[in-house]
Amino acid sequence: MHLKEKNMTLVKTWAEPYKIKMVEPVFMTTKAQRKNAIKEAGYNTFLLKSADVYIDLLTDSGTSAMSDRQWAGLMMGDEAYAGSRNYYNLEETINKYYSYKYVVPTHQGRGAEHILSQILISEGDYVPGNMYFTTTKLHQELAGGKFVDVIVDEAHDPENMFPFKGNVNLERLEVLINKVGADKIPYVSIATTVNMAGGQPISLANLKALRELTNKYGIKIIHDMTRVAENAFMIQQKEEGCKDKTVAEIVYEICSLTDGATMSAKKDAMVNIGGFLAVNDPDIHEKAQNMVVVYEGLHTYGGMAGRDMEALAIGITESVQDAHIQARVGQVHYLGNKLQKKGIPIVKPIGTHGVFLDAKKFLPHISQDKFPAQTLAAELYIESGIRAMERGIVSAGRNKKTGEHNHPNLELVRLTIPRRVYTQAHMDVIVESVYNVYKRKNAIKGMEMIYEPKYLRFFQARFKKLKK
Ligand code: P61
Repeated sequence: MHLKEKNMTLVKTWAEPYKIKMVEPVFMTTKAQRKNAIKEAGYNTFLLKSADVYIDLLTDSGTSAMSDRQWAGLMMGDEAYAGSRNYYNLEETINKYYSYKYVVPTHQGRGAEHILSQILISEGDYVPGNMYFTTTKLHQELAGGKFVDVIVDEAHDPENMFPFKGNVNLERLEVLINKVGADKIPYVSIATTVNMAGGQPISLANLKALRELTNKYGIKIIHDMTRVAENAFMIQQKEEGCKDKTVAEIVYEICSLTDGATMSAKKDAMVNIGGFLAVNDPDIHEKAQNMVVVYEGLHTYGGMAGRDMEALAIGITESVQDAHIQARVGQVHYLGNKLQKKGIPIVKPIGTHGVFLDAKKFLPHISQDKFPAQTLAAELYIESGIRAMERGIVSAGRNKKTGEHNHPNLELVRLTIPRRVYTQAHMDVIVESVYNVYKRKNAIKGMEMIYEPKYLRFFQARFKKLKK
């Protein structure tokens, strides 16, 4: 990959812009141990013990490595109940890099989603968005709203090479506005990047056009900015006219085009816990400050310790550095390209936070009702102790009205790469392991769900292997 940085020479490699100062040992188990562990976990990788995992690709959420600066930041924690200096530093940092005026810290992303949904959504409202995310949609529904997917069609096709699969289909959105009325749409929900589509970015041009359209109807844009720096990097690399901008400049521009944001700081910002709600409207801010004291904590810490807010402020600063994000996404692309060379079906183009295996193509003999992605994730664990995550029919849940399974087009297994944690050699082991499963794919059979929780079922559901 040839990557250019503003005011710097052409960078020909994604080599990490850091060296390793501390390590955490990982251990390999035997196949017999893994077979037993996954059976006990009901063939659900969320229910495995981390000690039984060799390379953990379940998520990039809260699993990244903090820098020495961030660890030093923990020592600067001001744990005052009210008015911690770390809060003011965080607010200033968010204002500087993300443009938003007011900040309410929460324990993580869904805490912010809860508060924002309750404030903005009324019973019977519609919330259009660029593909659903599990927790975001659930909070929209719990507040009385109905999520409407207005992402471009390309996003539902794993083979389509469109570079901005996170874009909104503006015609479809306008049809919805005219059908239900702008007063029934409290905001458009825009994620950077789109997790469930395979970590796919939205373009700056599409976001600008969306801003124009929503301005015309007086509708807000709320930004799920969980992986905004990764999205900005893809804009820098792929969007016309953006190659001379820094990632930090693009991040700022994206945020400036929106009215407010929810953030799971556990991703881009590389902290183990934390999140926030950020807005420009003083009325929404006042309401959020009032709600946060009910559900999270005082408005100057929400759900976070002072030290965690300090580590977050430092993490935000690091997350928008070109050298960092180039290495982060470079590693994901290294893995994706190697898998592709082996003929493994993956979502294309390769996204930013992980490589997504296309389970429908990997296991074409297993029908979606027999959970091919869930099955593939379990098999990969048995093969080599690698833990991945189902992102298909189990994650999509049931239709609220009919009670039937939702059948998403995308039936995927996510190999999620934590930031600054694994090496190139680990990536090679992952490729080898996936390929070994691929070679024996015809012998793999589907599964049956034997326990299904009411909310976000994929976290705790249990399965049984089918005999045929
Ligand atoms: C993940 F299986 N993501 O990707 P919280 N928005 C977006 C997210 O990616 C996100 C949240 C909001 C996780 C953790 C996770 O179905 C699942 O800080 C784009 O986790 O509350 C979280 O942020 C929520 C895994 C969440 C899941 C929900 O692994």
